[in-house]
Amino acid sequence: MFDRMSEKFTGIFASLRGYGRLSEKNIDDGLRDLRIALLEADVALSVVRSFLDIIRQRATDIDISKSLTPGQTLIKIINEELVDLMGKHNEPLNLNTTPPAVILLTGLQGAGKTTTCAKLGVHLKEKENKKVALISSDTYRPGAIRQLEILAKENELSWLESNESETPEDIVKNGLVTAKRQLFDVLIVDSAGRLHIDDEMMGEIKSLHNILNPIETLFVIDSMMGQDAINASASFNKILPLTGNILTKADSDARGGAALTVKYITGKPIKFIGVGEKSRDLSPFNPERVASQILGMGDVLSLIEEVEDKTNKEEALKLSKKISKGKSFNLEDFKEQLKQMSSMGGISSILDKLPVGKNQAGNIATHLNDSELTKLVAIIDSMTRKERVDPKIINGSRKKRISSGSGTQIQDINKLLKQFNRMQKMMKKFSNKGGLSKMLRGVKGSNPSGFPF
Ligand SMILES: Nc1nc2c(ncn2[C@@H]2O[C@H](COP(=O)(O)OP(=O)(O)O)[C@@H](O)[C@H]2O)c(=O)[nH]1
Ligand SMILES: [Mg+2]
Repeated sequence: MFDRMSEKFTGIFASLRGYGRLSEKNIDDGLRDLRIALLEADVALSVVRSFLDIIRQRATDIDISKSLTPGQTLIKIINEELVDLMGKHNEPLNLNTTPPAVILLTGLQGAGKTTTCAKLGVHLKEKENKKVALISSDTYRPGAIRQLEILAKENELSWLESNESETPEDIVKNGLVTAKRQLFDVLIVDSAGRLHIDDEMMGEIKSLHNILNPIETLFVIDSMMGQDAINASASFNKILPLTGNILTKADSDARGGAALTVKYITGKPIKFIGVGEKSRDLSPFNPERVASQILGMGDVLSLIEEVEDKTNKEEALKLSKKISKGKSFNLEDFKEQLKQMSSMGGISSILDKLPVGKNQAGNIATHLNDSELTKLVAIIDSMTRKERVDPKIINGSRKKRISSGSGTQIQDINKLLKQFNRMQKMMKKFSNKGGLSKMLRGVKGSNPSGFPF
């Protein structure tokens, strides 16, 4: 996510950080690079201008004689302003109403509305323990209703029946009655894609909105479409009282301009971000985390949360302590990691979140595909404890023994050791940066800027 923008920012910061003193010229150079990076990321010119004005203003206020690290102070300011631009904090869904709380999703065609209905349903069911029903009012696109039905069934969510022969108005009227009668906490309503210039379709969504009186009306934005989609959200907002946006396909968005500018241009926050095609690929949008991701630190905080969520907390803590102390990372740890990785949706999703160079991460990802995980664990299981702690002792005869024990080839073992070495190097780099716990402190609290320097 946001790889390209992140690369640019990392470069700019590397030069800023190097300055012992900040001269006007240093600031000018930094701001010029920042401007280019933002424009390349598809941030609208008006936003770039106002963003840079604020940074320049605050930069001139830095007392250079007092600040020991003016370059870092400037970086801190940029981070704070990025967070601010995106809306400071996560804005959660408001479901505080007489049930069913209705969530209406709207947006352009292909934005990801139907997929997001299911994702939201899974989120509310699993994280907030809500009794959720889904219903589709998309009678226009053939198969659209069925698409939602399938997604609902796959995710064991309740689906309220609707048909292409009915009018969308009738569908939502009946859906609302059924949801009330069956005591659902939340009713998520899918709608057909439309353009804001299509008066007839906009009239329709307005009347669906009147009937449903939703507590959340969310505009779904395809981040790949960039500024056009964001402008569409602003136009919809003039016709419908939107309560927020959901940004989809962030996983395929290297530029990141949409994430930065939606709040500024539409005046409404991004509440969630879609990060893949599967029903669990939805995260609450958190400006601080996105900023730290863009600034090249990787989304360490959400990685830790995920590890805690899906694996043994103690193991995760032990590992992070070990790494932060800079102790060597051995094959036992590697195995633990492999197991955790497979329960967390694969290696690439983890590497995405680690603050390591993309090239390095890419390298590992291509050498280690998820289907190999079980094999790797089997190989490590066939090693003695001594071998796991000190893999250097694994010579030819040991390899032979391990390969027959795990039912694998010698090449497999060589490959594993190679991968392990790479991982170990990455972990060392990680710990050189100050370790997980230091990063967490920076992101979470003691440093309100959210920037761990
Ligand atoms: N990679 C990725 N694809 C997504 C995401 N959300 C939706 N999609 C894909 O986008 C396409 C259109 O989604 P759909 O929900 O049918 O859009 P709708 O027309 O707005 O209802 C489908 O192929 C989805 O799998 C996302 O967050 N990431
Ligand atoms: Mg749809």
